[in-house]
Amino acid sequence: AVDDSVVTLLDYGAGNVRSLRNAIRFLGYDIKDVQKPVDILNAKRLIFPGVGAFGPAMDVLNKTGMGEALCSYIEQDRPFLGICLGLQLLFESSEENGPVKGLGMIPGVVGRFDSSNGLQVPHIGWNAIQITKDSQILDGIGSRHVYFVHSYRAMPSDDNREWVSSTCNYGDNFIASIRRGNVHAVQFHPEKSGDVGLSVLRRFLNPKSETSKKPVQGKASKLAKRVIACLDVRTNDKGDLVVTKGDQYDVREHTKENEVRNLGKPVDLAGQYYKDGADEVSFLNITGFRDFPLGDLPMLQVLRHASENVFVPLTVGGGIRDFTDANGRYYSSLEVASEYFRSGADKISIGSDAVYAAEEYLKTKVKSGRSSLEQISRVYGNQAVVVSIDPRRVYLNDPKDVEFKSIRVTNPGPNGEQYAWYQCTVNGGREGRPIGAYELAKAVEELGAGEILLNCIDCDGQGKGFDVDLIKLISDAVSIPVIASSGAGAVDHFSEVFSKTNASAALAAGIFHRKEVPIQSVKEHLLQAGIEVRI
Ligand code: 1PR
Repeated sequence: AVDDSVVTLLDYGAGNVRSLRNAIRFLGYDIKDVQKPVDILNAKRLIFPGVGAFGPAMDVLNKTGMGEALCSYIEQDRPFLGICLGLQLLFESSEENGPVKGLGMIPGVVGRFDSSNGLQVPHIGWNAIQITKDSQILDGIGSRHVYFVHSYRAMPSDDNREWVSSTCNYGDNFIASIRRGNVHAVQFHPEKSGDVGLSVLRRFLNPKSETSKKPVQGKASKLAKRVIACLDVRTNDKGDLVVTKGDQYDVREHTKENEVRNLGKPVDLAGQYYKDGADEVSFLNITGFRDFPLGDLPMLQVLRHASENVFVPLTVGGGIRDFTDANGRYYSSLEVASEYFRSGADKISIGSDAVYAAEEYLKTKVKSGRSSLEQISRVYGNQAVVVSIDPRRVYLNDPKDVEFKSIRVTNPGPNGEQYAWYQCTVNGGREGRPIGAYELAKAVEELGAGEILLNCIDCDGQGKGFDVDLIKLISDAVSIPVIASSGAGAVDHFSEVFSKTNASAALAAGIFHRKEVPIQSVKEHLLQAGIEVRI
């Protein structure tokens, strides 16, 4: 019957649910969008991906009457799957924007992770869950990792025990999923959890589809360290969009023709890295600083196509700033970011514009609220905003020689210098700015960045290892996750950066593009070194 292939989706328009739509379609289902409360009551199976913040979501549900319809749908024990905020909204209230009253179906209050003991918040990444009762849709997951991204969580208690079907450990044990009859909700993102996540969705959509395995007991685990594949993308001289790779940011071949190095097609490579086990894929539109990304339609097209087949988080960066085109039409950075999100990005990454915002903030000591970073993080949440830092090492004989934070370096400079500071750059490393990576990282955290992508121009493409001094400096200074980038040349470089610094993820480009080191070998090596990874 036609009806069997239709899923009703409650998307109240507060953010990007393209990833979920892609996953549902990938599994062979059509989507019917809820327009009015009666569509909820008529649904055969309903998915509710909560996005945005708790307060505004409840406002919409209350104003439209959808909240009431949802409650009666759930009370009738009809097939329901809530995702992320779609789980939290079922509880009595949340401390986010509040306290704010929730739908009140499940006893308990949703609270923020406690970062006072150095816990990095948001909880971003792959973590394993502990199944506490037969959850049907989680059957067979075992101790495999699923993808979380959130700052708030509900806690298990005696009052909600009958609902809780699994927990996850991050700082404390929080509720990873609930189940009662046909009503399910998960705190993680099945649509971004690779094969495991797709199997959860498949079980919900068709409970008979997967051979019913006995629920496997997951073992408690820590948040896994992530391995990220990065695709630097730009148009070459022939006008084709290619994946390129720089040598200290210089992406041109040292030949007579001086052409842009071409390492493959963006969509193909992204799909390949997903299959190879990358925990995330990042696209950096490296000429975004001069080519306006909304004019650069191929990049949006790349994102749309890549997101149809890649079910791990996708980040895109390059060119996020306010812009006035040749016809005098003004685009805000928020519009640029929204277009990236609509095209399939889960996170956006800001480079140059974040440097200007941080400089301004440090000068005036006031948060204007107008920077791209602040605006995007206000609308999409800080977990969706990465700041990409492109620093260059500047050696010093004496730390007093600069006003910026400097460190004693492990390997002295060419003239025996014992110290260095890390100068931020803009426009793909073309211009140095009067701000250090340390000052920038702390400022952007305050302005609303959820994560830092920490490159190092000196190490980029060199294959000699990450700049451990720099990564340690920054990952100790902020309480948001730091992605170590630039310089990976061998598997040991990954274990080194994870054992010596607080980096949450490590990103590489060249070694994956040139097929020198497969992602799987990196993971196996980390596992052997006793570092938790998603296999
Ligand atoms: O300033 O907001 O338009 O963003 C531009 C973005 O493009 C920034 O994130 C900036 O890092 C990036 N970018 C600009 N120019 C280059 C270049 O290479 N010429 N790429 C560039 C940055 C660094 C990493 C690279 C790692 C790992 N590339 O993306 O993938 O260094 O490489 P490796 O493993 O081969 O060593 P805006």
